[in-house]
Amino acid sequence: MSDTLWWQHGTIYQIYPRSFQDSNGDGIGDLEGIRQRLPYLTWLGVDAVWISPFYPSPMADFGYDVADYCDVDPIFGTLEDFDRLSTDIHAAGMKLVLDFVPNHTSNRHPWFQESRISRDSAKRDWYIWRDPAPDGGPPNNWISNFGGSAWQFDEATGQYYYHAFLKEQPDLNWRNPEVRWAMHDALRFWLDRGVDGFRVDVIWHLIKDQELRDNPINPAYEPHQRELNRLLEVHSCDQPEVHEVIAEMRAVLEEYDDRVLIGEIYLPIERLMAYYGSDLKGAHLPFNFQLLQSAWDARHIDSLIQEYETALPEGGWPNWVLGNHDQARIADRLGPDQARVAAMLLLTLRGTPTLYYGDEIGMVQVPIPPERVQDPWEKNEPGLGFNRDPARTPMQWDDSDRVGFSNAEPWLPVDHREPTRNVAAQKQDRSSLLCLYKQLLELRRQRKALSVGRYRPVTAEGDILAFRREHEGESILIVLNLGSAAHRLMLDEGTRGRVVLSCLGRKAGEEISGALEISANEGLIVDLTN
Ligand code: TEU
Ligand code: CA
Repeated sequence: MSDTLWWQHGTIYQIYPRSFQDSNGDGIGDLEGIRQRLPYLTWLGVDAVWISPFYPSPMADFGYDVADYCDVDPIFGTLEDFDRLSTDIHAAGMKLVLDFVPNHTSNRHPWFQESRISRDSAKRDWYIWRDPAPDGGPPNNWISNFGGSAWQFDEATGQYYYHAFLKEQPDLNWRNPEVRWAMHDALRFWLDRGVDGFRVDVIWHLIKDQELRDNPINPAYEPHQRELNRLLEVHSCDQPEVHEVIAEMRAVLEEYDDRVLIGEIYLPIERLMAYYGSDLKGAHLPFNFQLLQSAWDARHIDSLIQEYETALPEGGWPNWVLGNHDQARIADRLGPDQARVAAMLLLTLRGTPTLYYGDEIGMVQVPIPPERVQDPWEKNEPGLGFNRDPARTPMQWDDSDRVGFSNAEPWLPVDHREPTRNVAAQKQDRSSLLCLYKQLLELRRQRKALSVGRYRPVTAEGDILAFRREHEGESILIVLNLGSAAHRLMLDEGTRGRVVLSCLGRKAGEEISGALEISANEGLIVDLTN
């Protein structure tokens, strides 16, 4: 597919490295473990692997608190392990995307250590330091994403520093050009080693209001919501100057061939679009999290797809995400039947799909006993439903004691509740969710209409969502039943086709004409022949 780039027609698979495969028996996944499992990813048919952070880190936020941008944490291995992994990923014809965490460092990063020593430290301005308010309290009302004030008082110099996440994750000051240069060097370090791109953590946070003005009160706030919602994040993120910072990062990637810049951005569509950058010189793929955040309702999803398609800038490439390490598992949110429909939706929409490890076997939220909680967010704000551990448990390779993940006690509990919710069992069963994913990925590779074709809405009635994908005379109809009742869908006069794939195993080749009977929880891919 020479007319599109790998990150346009390919599929991205996210690995949370602590939980994919342990190779040295310490109960924690590592880079060598990922390497050993590459044959699985090749078999499955994904095109790129994005690995969550594996840099040296005190692990206050499991690697999203980086203490050295240019090395590998001993828990995950060594730079040699990284090079071996990278070589094998490329030898398998796949691409490698790293997680880049530029908004904040660990409080143990040497830059921060130097910054905090004195008010006139050479690195003082690399972070965001301010005097206390007249009453001695924090400089403004901003709230940390993980609860409490976003400001931490530091005795040594009598000032506060800003942290949008944990106090162990001080925010860098991206208004300072030295910070930009240092971070560009970190990007080049990995680009020179052959990585194919970056998923950039909280990219919309990089620039904050220059005057650090108070965020306004959210008039729609209700007491049961997260404390963060008390305020509107008007001044603490999504500032106009962020786009210049992103364009500079993009320019660093442009020094190399064929690399991708993916931005993690939780913003409404109309704000999200700006992250493609003016003249598309921003992120190649500002993550589109709408499927993670919306009600599972045909009309609603139909309108959000259309809204997205319409809002995209000319030449901007779409993308869709069904799960990640911060969100509840899709199979848990929708149940096992609709998880199949969701797989078909993700892999038939126009735009680059990102899959989260384990979703392809229908992994669900795993209960975490209080004494085994790991997520710092849950520890900060217990019992409010923010625990991310249940979606980060070890990949279920087989039905053995430690699910094939490790030969020691894993860092998070493994799930044994369902004997077939693992790779080994589902590989054997052609009707499994895993085999459905594999078939969908194969079809997406074979049929250009599915990977790069135009999107055309057909209908959204009741629980039925239908659309077409079209490319150079090829026309494919996708019909998804998001409900639990069978339905008869009337097609336009003269519409004829053949079933290519049903997520319920209906026979391929079945002829369709005029009307289409769709079972409860069924998704259908139909080749249109007229
Ligand atoms: O997440 C950023 C982020 O905004 C999420 O915490 C988000 O607020 C929430 O999950 C929405 O439901 C990124 C990483 O993905 C996350 O794992 C890190 O903890 C965080 O940044 C800090 O680096
Ligand atoms: Ca290990």
